[in-house]
Amino acid sequence: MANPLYDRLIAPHAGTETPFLHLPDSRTISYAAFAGRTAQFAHALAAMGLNAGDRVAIQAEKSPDTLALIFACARAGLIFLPLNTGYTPAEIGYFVENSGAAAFVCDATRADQMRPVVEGFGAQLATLDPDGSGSLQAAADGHGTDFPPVDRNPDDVAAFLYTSGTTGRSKGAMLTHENLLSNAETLVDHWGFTADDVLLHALPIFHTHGLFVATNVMLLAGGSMIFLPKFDLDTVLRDLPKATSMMGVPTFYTRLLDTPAFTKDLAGHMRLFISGSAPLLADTHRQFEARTGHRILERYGMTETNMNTSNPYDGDRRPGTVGFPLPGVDLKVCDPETGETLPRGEIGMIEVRGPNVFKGYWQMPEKTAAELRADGFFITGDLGLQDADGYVHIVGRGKDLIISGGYNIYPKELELLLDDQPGVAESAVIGVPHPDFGEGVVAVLVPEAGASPDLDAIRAHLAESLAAFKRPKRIELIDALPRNTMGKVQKNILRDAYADSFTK
Ligand code: MLC
Ligand code: AMP
Repeated sequence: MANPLYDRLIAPHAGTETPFLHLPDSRTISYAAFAGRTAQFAHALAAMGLNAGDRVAIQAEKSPDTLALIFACARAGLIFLPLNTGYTPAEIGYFVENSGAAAFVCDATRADQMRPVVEGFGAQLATLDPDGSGSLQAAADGHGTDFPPVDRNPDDVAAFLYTSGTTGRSKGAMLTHENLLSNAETLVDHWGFTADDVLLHALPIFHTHGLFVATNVMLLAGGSMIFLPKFDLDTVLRDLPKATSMMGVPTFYTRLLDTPAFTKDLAGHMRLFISGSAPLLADTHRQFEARTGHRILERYGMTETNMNTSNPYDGDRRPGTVGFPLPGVDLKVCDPETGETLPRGEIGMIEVRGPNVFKGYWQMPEKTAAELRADGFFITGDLGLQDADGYVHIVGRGKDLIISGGYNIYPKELELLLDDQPGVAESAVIGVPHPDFGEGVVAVLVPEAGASPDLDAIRAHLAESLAAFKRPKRIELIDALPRNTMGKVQKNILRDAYADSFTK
């Protein structure tokens, strides 16, 4: 009998009182207590009538119980779908319907607005709250702290992570036990994580970075995490002296550099700072080194593939590059049109293959076939090159995607909503430089002839439909969108025109 994620991440420390999570209120949760909680939740999920392979959608605030629930799903052979806590009922409805989730778990404060949506798609609703008062927690409290893990093969799906596409429809990327475990094993080894490490964890746990990179790595290494609800600068500065390592998106690092309170003294003892999910400016890398003496280790990954490349732990961490392909990962740079491998040094489409690469998109065989080649190479949508020394550089994106503070925003999703607004003939959504988020969203609207669109009403409509991080930070009106001779909107011209939107 085997359950790869349980066997490797939970079982080895299940009997130990070693600390796993350090919480802001000074409480510590041991490995044994965490493992016991995953058993209690696994019982509670089984009591709801859920069976192996069923999907459980989770939109709950970051807390030790939310993390335990995620691992309870793995233990019980269920597939978990972690969802951004900012998603609106309209967004959640899509994920629940598309995944066919049998259960939806959210905070009690959201239960009333979510219930009609999710129950309409046949999912049971249960609540989970940071203070322990949720219905699922009450059910779990009554159960024992042992639960026989449900048998799973390495190739069985453990998680769906939804990622949008250029058509604006989100796709459920199916990640198997093997995908997640193999990547965590590689990263522990590559980055030198051990049981002595204390990771400052300020990322959300509904994405690859905070969940699979940070948490799985620490579980495998047997280290502990300072588990913060979010990135709050003062708390991070307070807790940094107790940490050995931190993982963050570039915004974490620019925010730290923006405060004089972030000094060499505060960071000097640290073993490792890692950045990813969005490009880290070479300038940020250099400023960070000048301030702290540390060279941030930048790596590159994505939802469908986990981590693909990393700068070396021992060796030259080069600013503006994402390092070398990780052990076990094949990476090639191809002609985007023909798929032919290009000579070293030329810019093309990055493709990757390895045990880290997902199984496909849930119930979307044609989208899977379009991005995942029969020989196992995944077409990332990222444009880059591998230099003479083997370092990979990401130079752009072949996909219409904005990355803001590490969150992905797909322009098409916004454009479809904006085009439908009264008085709007058409729209284009772009990302332009933003001092805090890296890229900020600007919506450019073309009014219908003689119309003056009501921008407040449009903002109100977007607020109902979209999570706050996706909403445009600026809306601009323009007479006509620039188009090329084929009729395609030239977003590069718009990006140039609005380049200073947030920087001046
Ligand atoms: C918050 N807001 C954002 C935003 N985060 N807007 C754009 N982009 C973001 N990332 C909105 C808020 O809703 C709010 O809007 C306003 O901006 C101000 O919020 P804030 O208080 O300044 O934001 P904060 O809570 O501090 O969050 C910023 C952040 C957070 C950078 C700390 O976004 C974050 O933790 N990002 C990490 C994302 C992540 O984990 N990505 C990994 C993906 S995995 P309003 O309207 O309410 O005022 C992946 C694979 C890989 O990519 O390789 O790792
Ligand atoms: P996601 O689908 O949320 O996992 O986002 C993945 C995308 O983030 C990748 O396809 C890249 O475009 C981008 N990304 C991740 N890490 C880096 C990095 N270090 N540098 C540049 N882009 C990155």
